[in-house]
Amino acid sequence: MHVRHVVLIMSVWKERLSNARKLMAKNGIDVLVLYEAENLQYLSGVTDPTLHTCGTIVLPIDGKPTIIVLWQDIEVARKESQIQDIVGARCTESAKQRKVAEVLREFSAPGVTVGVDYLDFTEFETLKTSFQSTSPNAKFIDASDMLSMLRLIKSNEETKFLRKAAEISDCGMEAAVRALRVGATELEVAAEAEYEMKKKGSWELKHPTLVASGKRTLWIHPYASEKRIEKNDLVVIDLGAVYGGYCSDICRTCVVGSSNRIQEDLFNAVLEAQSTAFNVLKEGTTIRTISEVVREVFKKRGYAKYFPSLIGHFIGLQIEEEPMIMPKNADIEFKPNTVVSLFQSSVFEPKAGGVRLEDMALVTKTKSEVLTHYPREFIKI
Ligand SMILES: [Mn+2]
Repeated sequence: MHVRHVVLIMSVWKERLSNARKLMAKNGIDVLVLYEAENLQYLSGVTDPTLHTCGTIVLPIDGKPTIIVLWQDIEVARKESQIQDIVGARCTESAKQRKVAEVLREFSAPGVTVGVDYLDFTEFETLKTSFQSTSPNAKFIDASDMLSMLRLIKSNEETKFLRKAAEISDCGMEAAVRALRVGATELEVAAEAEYEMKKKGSWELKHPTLVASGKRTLWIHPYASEKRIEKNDLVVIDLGAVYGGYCSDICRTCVVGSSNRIQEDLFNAVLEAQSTAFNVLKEGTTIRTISEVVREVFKKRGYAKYFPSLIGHFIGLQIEEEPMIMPKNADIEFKPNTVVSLFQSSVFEPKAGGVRLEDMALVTKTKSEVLTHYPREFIKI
């Protein structure tokens, strides 16, 4: 492997293209236009940040795919991309969308249906207007989440990256915990974790480092702040690394000083619920079953009303990949070679604070294997 580069094996790439085309057929899409970084990496192998930000893939159901990149990036694309039909575009967004429309024109046909993933509204309007000037009947449909079902199942190569990302985040957690002391700011703790993860090879941050102390543990997304840690503060640390483009996610709850009985009790409930969930997680387990076993533990321990409805998510090229582990997806079954992160949310007890514990696990035919290895305990400093 080169530095910050992933070789997308030809056979894996072909299989992904063919699976994407099956999904296109199922959804009545003739041409797919992809802008999202993770979709670009998945269907072409590119990892360069500029290609991720400014690249676009045009994938017809029949015929060769094209990748449109900034003209300055053509050489990088030639090196990184399995898609070797490369078109250069100028930098302004409208120029770029007109170029994409030009590539699309090759697939003009009466009633052609174009699927588009995440795109800014203004840019979408430019793309649509320019394409419809030559294909007035073209239909555009939202294909934002279409590839998430494909990205869900990980190849061996992808699992290796996820394991490595998990290992790096263990080191990040260790560094964060080492930095905990009365008087340290949350940002100082986050900085130590991020520094350590970069030293261990983490490419970037896709998971903003959350460090929440005291009352801030009651927040949902407590990005590390200038707040100083006080004596007996509960501290929640939630972070992740990125390796080969793949994310990890780990969270621990700590106390700097001494904990109270409710905090202990709450942590034990969360730990038991998480362990129970991992114990039943394997091929065929439904999201309903996971939710029920978790709810049961909270009920038994008298914390039913604090039970969060969103308890986890899949993880891969993105931190949170669809489908979310929540009641509306109850019937979905876990498949082998998917990677799941549990728990997503804190359990909040207004007086005691928010307690959070999160680890990622690989689902197999017979069990789940937890990939993050930092000790799963209430950490006392
Ligand atoms: Mn997390």
